[in-house]
Amino acid sequence: MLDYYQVMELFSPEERQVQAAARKFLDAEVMPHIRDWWEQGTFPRHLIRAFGEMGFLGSNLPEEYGAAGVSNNAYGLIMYELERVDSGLRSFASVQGALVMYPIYAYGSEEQKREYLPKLAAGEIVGAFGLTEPDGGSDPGGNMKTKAVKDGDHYVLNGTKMWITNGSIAQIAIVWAKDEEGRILGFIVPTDTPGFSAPEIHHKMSLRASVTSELVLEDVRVHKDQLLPGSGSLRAPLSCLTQARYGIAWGALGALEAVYTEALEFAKSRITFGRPIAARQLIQDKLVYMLSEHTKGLLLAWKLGKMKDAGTLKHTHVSLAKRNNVRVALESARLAREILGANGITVEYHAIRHMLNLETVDTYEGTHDIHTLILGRDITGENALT
Ligand code: TGC
Ligand code: FAD
Repeated sequence: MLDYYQVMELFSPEERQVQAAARKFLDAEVMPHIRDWWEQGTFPRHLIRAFGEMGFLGSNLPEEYGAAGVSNNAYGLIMYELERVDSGLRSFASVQGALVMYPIYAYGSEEQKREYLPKLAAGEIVGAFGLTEPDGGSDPGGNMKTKAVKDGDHYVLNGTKMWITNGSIAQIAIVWAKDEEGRILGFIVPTDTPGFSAPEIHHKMSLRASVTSELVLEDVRVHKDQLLPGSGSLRAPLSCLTQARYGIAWGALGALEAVYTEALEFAKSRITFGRPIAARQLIQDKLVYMLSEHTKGLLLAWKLGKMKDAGTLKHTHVSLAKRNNVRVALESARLAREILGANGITVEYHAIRHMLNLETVDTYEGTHDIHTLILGRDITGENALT
């Protein structure tokens, strides 16, 4: 692992073992194929069970529900390794763990936890998280048009969700909807319920090795037992986003390592004007930027994990790390692409794939600018969002 400051010394032997095992598996089983899958626009569904066996899914949740029960920093290292291969793989694991298992764990009944969490952890079933709607994702509370109307022992759901990861391959979807009093409720919706459909979104130039879908709910009747009983306000879905953003702050650094390593190797062997381009100050400046940002980002992520374990983490801390680490990874991917010259425009090299993926990562889970405004509101007490 790229580690210029020996930051890994701060991790426990168990955490380092988790990282090494994840890298070994992913380098053997996934890295050799990822370019093709990305180019073909295919998510490797055959790996889902293996991800479960490796403990990649919701691994920071307790063992009693079938999860691996590892520390938040070990979980972060798994996200790092997944995204070193491709943001789409980390996205799959983020949604399954942070956006489907976490809400069931945090807001579900004991029966719901026992029913769903072990199957999700094992990769026996896949979940999706439907919060964003077609009229805009940055303001999920204000823009939410999906309705939940009580009808005896059932709720009837109507609405449309947009840009939903795993939507078309999921067996369950966590759907957020407003009831007649305007409360925001979460439901576990089996995707074979009549009235539910999930058409896949095509023609993406980013996150191509990931399934992205629309969720259409037309008079979908779900029993009241499918309601997450602890939900009831925007705070519930936003708290799930905090979990996913935490993993993204780690994952983006994996992508940064991939593009830095590739650009460094290329620069050492590419000869122009009689010398390797690595000998040029302009190239070294780009490489040093990438290495510095990776090193700073890793320390930020490590400290974030410690605060999460200690229970002192605020969601604004996570906003700072997600915003920073994704943007420096994106800038690094753009620089790596530049160092590669014409070679950098093909998917034979990793840089452009990561660069295009990171455009999504910079946008989802709160855009870069939304996190600026979240932090700005926190430090000034002035709300520039509305
Ligand atoms: P606001 O007044 O800020 O918050 C309402 C209540 O929620 C609390 N809160 C949070 N709690 C936990 N975690 C967070 N991140 C929280 N953010 C806010 C807040 O304290 C308040 O609590 P209370 O008790 O006072 O009621 O609500 P707002 O409407 O002003 O929200 C604005 C904003 C910008 C913070 C929020 O809407 C937002 O985060 N927007 C961005 C939306 C977003 O990130 N969507 C992501 C959808 S999922 C996705 O993209 C998956 S991609 C796949 C992958 O992860 O890989
Ligand atoms: P908008 O909210 O319409 O914003 C458009 C632009 O306006 C942005 O640049 C934004 O920063 C800016 N802007 C918005 N408000 C303000 C303001 N107040 N001040 C200044 N600027 C502002 N969502 C889910 O619920 N589940 C998923 O699984 C999921 N997966 C995704 C997968 C992919 C591949 C993608 C691309 C998106 C996914 N999303 C998912 C949706 C994602 O969370 C949203 O795209 C994101 O929240 C931004 O919403 P939007 O795209 O509608 O942009």
